[in-house]
Amino acid sequence: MAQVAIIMGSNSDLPVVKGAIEQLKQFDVTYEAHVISAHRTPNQAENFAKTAKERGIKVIIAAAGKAAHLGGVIAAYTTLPVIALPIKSSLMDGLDSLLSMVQMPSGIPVATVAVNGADNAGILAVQMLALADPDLEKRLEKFKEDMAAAVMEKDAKLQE
Ligand code: RP5
Repeated sequence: MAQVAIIMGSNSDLPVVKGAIEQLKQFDVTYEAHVISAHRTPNQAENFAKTAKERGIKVIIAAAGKAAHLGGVIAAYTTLPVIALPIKSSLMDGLDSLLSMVQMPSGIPVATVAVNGADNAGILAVQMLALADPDLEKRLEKFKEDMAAAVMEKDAKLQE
């Protein structure tokens, strides 16, 4: 059973979305991925959002570009946490996507990461799951320690 559902507005979002998938794999978090569009397949978007919780999904990552309403639409239909991943689009470097996702009305939050910030979308999903999973929490702690060690190693090399 998948713990995280990743949905994307178009197959063209997949190259960026793969970054989130890699993070989930790194932490052995189960996931499912779908192409669902708030605009092109609105019925599928509604059905997905309304049934995700009963299927055991704990966190939803919604990636979209341009008029990026996917995360907001999904959040309107579920109490599951929704992480929105704005995809860089050709005209406005993803600022259009970012603002479409982050400017949610009060009462319907989505946790929006940076434009093309797929790694952080995946890691944030893992952090949410770790609240109820001590083993996953331990692996997150090690992940942060390793990251700090890598930075300190680079600093040490600068001092040589
Ligand atoms: C959005 O429009 C998608 O999320 C994608 O980022 C963008 C372009 O989609 P395509 O025209 O490439 O299918 O809905």
